[in-house]
Amino acid sequence: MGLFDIFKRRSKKDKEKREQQETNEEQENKKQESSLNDNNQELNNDNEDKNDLNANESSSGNNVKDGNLNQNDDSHLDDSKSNNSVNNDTDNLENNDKGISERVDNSDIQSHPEEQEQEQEQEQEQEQEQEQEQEQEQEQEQEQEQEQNSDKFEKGLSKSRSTFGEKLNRLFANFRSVDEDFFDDLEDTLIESDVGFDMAVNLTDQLREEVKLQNAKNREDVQNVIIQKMIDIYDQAGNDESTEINMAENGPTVILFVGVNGVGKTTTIGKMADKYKNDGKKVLLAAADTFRAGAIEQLDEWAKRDQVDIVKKTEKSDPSAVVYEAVHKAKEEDYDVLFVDTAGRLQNKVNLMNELSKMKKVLTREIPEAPHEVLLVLDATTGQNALNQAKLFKETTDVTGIILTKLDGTAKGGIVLAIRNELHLPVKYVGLGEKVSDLSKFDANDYVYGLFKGLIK
Ligand SMILES: Nc1nc2c(ncn2[C@@H]2O[C@H](COP(=O)(O)OP(=O)(O)OP(=O)(O)O)[C@@H](O)[C@H]2O)c(=O)[nH]1
Ligand SMILES: [Mg+2]
Repeated sequence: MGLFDIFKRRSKKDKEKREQQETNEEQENKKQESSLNDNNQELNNDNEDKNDLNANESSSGNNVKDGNLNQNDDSHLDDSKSNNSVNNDTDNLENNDKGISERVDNSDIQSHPEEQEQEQEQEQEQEQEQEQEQEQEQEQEQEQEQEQNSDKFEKGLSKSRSTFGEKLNRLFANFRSVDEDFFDDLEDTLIESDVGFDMAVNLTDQLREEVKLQNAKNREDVQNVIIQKMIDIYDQAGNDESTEINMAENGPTVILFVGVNGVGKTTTIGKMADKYKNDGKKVLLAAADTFRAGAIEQLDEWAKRDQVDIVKKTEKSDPSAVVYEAVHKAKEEDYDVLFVDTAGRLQNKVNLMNELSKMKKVLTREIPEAPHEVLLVLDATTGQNALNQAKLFKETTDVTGIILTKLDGTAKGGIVLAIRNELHLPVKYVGLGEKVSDLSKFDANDYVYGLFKGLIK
């Protein structure tokens, strides 16, 4: 089954889920209404009971008064007699009291036997409902946990999705017939969404063929053919890509972060270090950006926040010397992961690339498989510029994966398609904000599904 078919199924499921949720909410509202009515009914019953009780109490008051009266009447008689009479009266009084409480008890039981049965039934029903609700809550909690990651992902991507989707929607809304104008507009839409010029042209050519081949004429057919084709191309381009971080089998895993200044290298290290630390890993940071003022302090702040160790030297010292010291420490002291922060800018590009290869050599000399990952950090908001940077880095360094940051701040989700099709590098993580938790593992299918969600019919 193709990816498009899977997405179609998911789209249908999503719709069903939404509808189910709406029905659940309606049922819940109705339930609340009926329980409100039940409460009112109970309140009325309570009031009736109270009225009964008051009636009994007032009659008992009369009886007690009668008792006192008897006592007073007999007070002129002799002591023994009067004592007897008092005893009798006390007996009477006690009997009266007993009578009252019995009457009160009986009145309660006798006057509402059916209601009591009803109440019991209601209680049982409520218990059953509560049990069902608890089960549902548990299920929902489990689902929520699973969905939390993709929810966060989806929320972060809402800008990309709405705009990419909106653009395509607008295109289809203006659809009159499958002619050259339509394909020109499609090409523009794709370029605007940052899929890259070459890819936009290429894709449009393929779509032109495909639409002809499938003889799609009405709007829905054309829309489906286009989305299906885009998803297929995307799928094929990344068949052998793994989004997992390549971990060392033995000893420390070394991850080198590269990328131009300001893309989010240091921030991403801070976020990832926290994730690994929470997974129980022993984490070490290396402050190998000794060039930019304040860069060492910035990483140091993250180390403190994440409560992980750091190797740092003074500003302007040799970055490779920092890396050497860090990899030594990682080996000697059994660290699980070493994150190496590097400068985004040196005196010039050549210097930067030379420095990176020097660091790599130092690492490989100490641990032959290191660095296990060279992650290129790209700022999604810079669009095509990011792609050009990526090409440059790829030529000079063995980049193993991409971290795409600031996806929360861009409307140009097409960049992911471009990275996949032009660079053939897997996006491993995406940055969705500035907070430590704003980093998500990248799920390519979720991402593409997110982009086309709502458009797939
Ligand atoms: N909105 C948003 N901001 C981010 C994200 N990642 C990083 N930033 C912000 O981007 C700015 C630059 O981040 P840094 O981590 O300093 O970038 P860098 O690549 O280390 O930069 P240099 O050290 O100058 O090379 C900071 O203000 C970060 O808070 C993200 O995913 N979303
Ligand atoms: Mg930095």
